[in-house]
Amino acid sequence: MDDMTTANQTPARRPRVFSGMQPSGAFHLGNYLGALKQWVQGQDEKENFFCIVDLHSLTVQQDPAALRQRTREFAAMYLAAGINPDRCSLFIQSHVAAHAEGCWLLNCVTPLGWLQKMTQFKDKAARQESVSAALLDYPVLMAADILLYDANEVPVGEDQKQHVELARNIGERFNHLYGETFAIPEPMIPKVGARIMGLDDASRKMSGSNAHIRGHAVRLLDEPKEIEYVFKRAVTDSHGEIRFSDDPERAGVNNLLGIYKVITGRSEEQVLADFASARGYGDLKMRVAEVVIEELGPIRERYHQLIAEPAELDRLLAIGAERARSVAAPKVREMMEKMGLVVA
Ligand code: ATP
Ligand code: LTN
Repeated sequence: MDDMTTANQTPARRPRVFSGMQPSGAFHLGNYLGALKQWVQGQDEKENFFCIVDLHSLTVQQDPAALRQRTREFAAMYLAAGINPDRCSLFIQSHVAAHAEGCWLLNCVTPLGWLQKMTQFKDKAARQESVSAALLDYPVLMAADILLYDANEVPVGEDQKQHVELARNIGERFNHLYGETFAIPEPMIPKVGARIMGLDDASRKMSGSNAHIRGHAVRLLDEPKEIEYVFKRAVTDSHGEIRFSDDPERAGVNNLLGIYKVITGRSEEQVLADFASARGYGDLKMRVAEVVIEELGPIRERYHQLIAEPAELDRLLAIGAERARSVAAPKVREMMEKMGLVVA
C-alpha cells in the first residue's frame, strides 16, 4: 500500500497534484522550465493528474484539424519529457465530462466581478476583436479542473498564480454555501524558471502565442541549429557584464543566466563561476544554447518515437481518462446533490 496510515487509522493520502496546459500555440522552453519540468520532478512522491486542457483552448478561435493534432502532440510531449503514465493520470480534459459539468455548477457561485478582474482576461480581451463568453469564464473551468480532484498542489508558472488564487476563492465560497466539499489548493510556483522571458524582447514572457515569431522562443522540437540561431540573436545589453540582476535593462542577460541555472540545477555562485572565464556575451549565449540542446535532444527523440505510435498514445490517454473520471464524476454528483438537483 502506497498511502501511510496514521495512528487513528485514517489513511493519509499522498498530496494530490493537478496541472494542465492548453494545446494551443507551440510548446516552448517557458512551458517546459516553468511547468512541465517541475511536474516530472515531483511525480514520484505525489498523486498526479496532468491534463491537456483542450476545452480551454476553445476560448479563442482554433482551426479544428490543427487543434485535434496538437492535442495529441502535447500528450506525446508530456510523456517524452518524462511524465510516467504509471505514476500519473495523463488525460484530455474533454474526455472527462465532469470538467464541463463542474464548471457550470461553479459558475453559479462565482460573482462576475471576480472574473472581470483577471489580468489574463483583460490582456487577451484587449487583443481580440470578438471576445467569447468562454474567455471570461476560462478561470472557472480551471477552478473546476483543480477542485474536482481535491488537488492540494497546482504547479504552474508565475502567470497562472492569480487563476489558482481564484480557484481557492471559489472553492472556499462553495464550501461556505454548501458545506465542506473541496480541498483548497496551493499554487506551486518554481523558485527558478517561473518566468522565462522572450529571447527577442526580455520585457515580455516567452509565450506560445508569439512562438511563430522567429527568435522569440525556443520550441521544444527545434533542431540544434535553430536553437543556436535563436540564442545567437538573443537580446542582451551594452554593459558587457555577466551577472544576475533585476534591473530591467539587464533582463536579457539575467534571462540567459536563469535558463542556464534551472537546466543545470546549479546555484547562482556556481553559475557565475562557470562564466568567470567567458569572453563576453557571445560565449554566454553559446554555452546556454549548448545546455538547452543537451536537455532537449533526448526529449525530441522520444517524442518522435511516441508520435509514431498513435495506438499506444490513445491507450495511455484512455487509461488516464478512466482514472480521472473515477475521481471527478463522484465529486460532481456530490456538488449536484448539495446544490439541490435531482440526481439520477
Ligand atoms: P499563451 O499563448 O497564452 O502565452 P503560454 O505560452 O503562456 O500561452 P500556457 O498554456 O498558458 O502557455 O501555459 C502552460 C504552463 O506554462 C503554465 O503553467 C504557465 O504558467 C507556464 N508558462 C507559460 N509561459 C511561461 C514562461 N514564459 N515562463 C515560465 N512558465 C511559463
Ligand atoms: N490556464 C492554465 C492551464 C490550465 C491549468 C488548469 C493549469 C487549465 N486548467 C488547472 C493548472 C491547473 C495555463 O497554463 N494557461
